[in-house]
Amino acid sequence: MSKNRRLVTRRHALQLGLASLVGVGASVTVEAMRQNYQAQQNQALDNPRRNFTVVGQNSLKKRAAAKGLIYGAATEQVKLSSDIAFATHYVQECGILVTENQLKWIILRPTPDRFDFTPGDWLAEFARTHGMLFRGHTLVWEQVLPKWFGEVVNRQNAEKILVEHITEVVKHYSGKVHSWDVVNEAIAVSYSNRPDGLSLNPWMLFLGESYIDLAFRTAAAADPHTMLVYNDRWLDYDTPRDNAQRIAVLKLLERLKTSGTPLHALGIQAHLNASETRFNPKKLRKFLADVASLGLKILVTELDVIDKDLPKDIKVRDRIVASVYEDYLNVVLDEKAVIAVLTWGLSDRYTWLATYEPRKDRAPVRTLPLDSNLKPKLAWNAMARAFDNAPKR
Ligand code: 9MR
Repeated sequence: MSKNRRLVTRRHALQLGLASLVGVGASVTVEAMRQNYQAQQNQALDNPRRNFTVVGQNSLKKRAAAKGLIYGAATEQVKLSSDIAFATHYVQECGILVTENQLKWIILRPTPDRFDFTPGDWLAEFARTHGMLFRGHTLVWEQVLPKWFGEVVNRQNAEKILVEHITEVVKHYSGKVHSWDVVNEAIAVSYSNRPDGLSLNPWMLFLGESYIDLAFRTAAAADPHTMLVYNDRWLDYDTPRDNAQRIAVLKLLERLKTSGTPLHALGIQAHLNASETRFNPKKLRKFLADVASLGLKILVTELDVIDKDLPKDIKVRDRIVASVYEDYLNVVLDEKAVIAVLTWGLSDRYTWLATYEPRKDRAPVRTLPLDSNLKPKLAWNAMARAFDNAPKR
């Protein structure tokens, strides 16, 4: 029997208050206990007395702006160009356009010697036409590299290729970009075997940890006025993984600041999970304060809420997801160094979670502020309330 399916005796289960799981002569598994605990937590979150009312009709971008904050969402060209209803809501709600995929290497670099800026330019122009800021994601990431990358890049040419890529891309959009995710997900405590948690990606293998400094210095030289961000995940919860990730990220930020690297902000992805109950506001506040004390701004860059283990009932599910948004943002927005909240998509019509974290019952996921019919959900209310309650920057 595997470790996590260890049997729990009837008496033990009763002691733990799991009476409902214990039939005559039955035993329960650790997994069943976890689910029961989860159900209790969900019930607590799904408090019918919890009030998600919102005052007024203002959009998220207006509510955020009233507090000196920026609200926006990641998206793609195909969504904005082929879905007018979506585009209309997008423009109405978002103050900044975040490129979900179109500035990644796999799209920008069809061959080693060619840059294809067409989709990125389309998005930049869309943002400009609609009076929105524009945000670039991402210059350095170990994932979604083009096929040729592995055949072409080696220890000898890695530095040249990295510098060339960042220079060309950042110069191309110079003056148009509010902020760049210069390096994304360099730290991976759960699969790195290094004490500093750095992921053994190709840049790390070929150039060592100085690839991070190099990336920031190159970006700053190509556009001295844009905001340069280090972006990472797993920073939200009081779990062994997230606790270790926060320590490792903080150490990296300290190291970069000490050596004078032009780094301006931390991006906290915040792909939250409604089934993760280990949320510890005190620890999160401390982390945010530590980052701020380095003179850095903070952006919540990829916010959404995984709902795959929640009850199917839409009313219940939406309340729990909304609670997660509100509880998280209430803590994060108390920190004045936080300048932006960006969701990873705006409507459930288009979310990576539909394919990456689908529900077992195949019910469509309900993770973003608008539902798949573009109607605001309680998650929208939760965000609106969090902005309304936030202190002014
Ligand atoms: O949402 C993005 C999805 O459409 C892409 O297929 C995937 C791979 O490029 O990347 C997703 O976005 C990721 C982001 O770039 C970095 N942080 C995690 C995001 C979700 O996987």
